Amino acid sequence: MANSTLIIRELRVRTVCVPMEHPHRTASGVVSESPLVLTDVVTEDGTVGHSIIFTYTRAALKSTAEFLANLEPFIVDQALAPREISRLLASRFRLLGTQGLVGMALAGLDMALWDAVARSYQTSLVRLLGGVEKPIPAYGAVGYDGVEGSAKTAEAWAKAGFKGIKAKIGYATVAEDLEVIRAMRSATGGDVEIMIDYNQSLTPQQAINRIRVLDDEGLTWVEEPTLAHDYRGHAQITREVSTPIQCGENWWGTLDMQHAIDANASDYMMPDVMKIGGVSGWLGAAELAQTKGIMLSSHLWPEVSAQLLSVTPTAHWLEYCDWWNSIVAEPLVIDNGTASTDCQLGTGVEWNESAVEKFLV
Ligand code: SMN
Ligand code: MG
Repeated sequence: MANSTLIIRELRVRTVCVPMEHPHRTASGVVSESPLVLTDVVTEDGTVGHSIIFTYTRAALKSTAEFLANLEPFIVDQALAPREISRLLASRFRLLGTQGLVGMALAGLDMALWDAVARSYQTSLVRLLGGVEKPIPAYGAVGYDGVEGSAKTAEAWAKAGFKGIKAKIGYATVAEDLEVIRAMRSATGGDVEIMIDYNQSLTPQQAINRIRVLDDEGLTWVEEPTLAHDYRGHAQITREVSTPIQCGENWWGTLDMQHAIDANASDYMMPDVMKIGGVSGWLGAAELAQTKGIMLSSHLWPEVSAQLLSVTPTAHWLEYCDWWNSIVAEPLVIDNGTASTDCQLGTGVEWNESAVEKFLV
């Protein structure tokens, strides 16, 4: 019989906090460790699907994990069918709402279910979805670290072969923004693309005023200049400046993305595989982007995102992030700036159990 008759027997949830070598600063706050919910879905034949949920702050870690663990009665003794389970759970929690920690937990389950299906067929998520592994260009992240710190990190990514870097920006004045951009440009040479990310720190008018000053700097995109759900504000900025505007990491589900498309909020889009609704949510986002011809990039979650971008018709850039590499058995390989997912099993997420043990909370 086909694997789709596989029955789910158990849901395991653990929480870890993985230290970060350097705090990652943004204009809207600092991320200094990776609080993660690690999920395992176990099937009747012993196949185990894994997923990672990043909760941004310890304050959200236990509650997200507990909600996820409370989903076990809904899936035990059910068929291993990610799309159906995600559809049913979205309906089950309609009154509560599937944004926030609820959405994060549902996405964590969805990603683990898809991982289990791919593993049950001894294949990768890409192949399970009918695709082939493609080289996806990856960019490295630069924190809100001032002129010298940003230039130093940018140079290191360029030396590692990355052809793109993204800097968190939004200093006190646009002159300081400009100084950081030019320092990174001179540190990386002319062939590295530079994106900047304001992390929602400006009003639409402040963003227009600043980006007009930066419009001749050849930036690949300006990300989240204003509040993520201010679609009209983003649309106003997109109309008034020439540098492409990027947005999407904070949209909850494909309905938020649809609202952004309806408002012409940005030139490019970058769903976060957790907040958009896991693998199932990403596939819906990829379809929306294809119908509208919108270039789609990823946010964090490099392992599963590299596979999903391989089956995304309008795939653009992969955001490379090594924050939880220590707990992943085989972290995503970036070869000369390109993500390669050849011969991965499932979504490429498997535990380094000794590291998980070390960081359990
Ligand atoms: C970002 C947001 C939140 C945590 C880390 C990084 C940033 C990004 O907006 O695009 O990576
Ligand atoms: Mg961002």
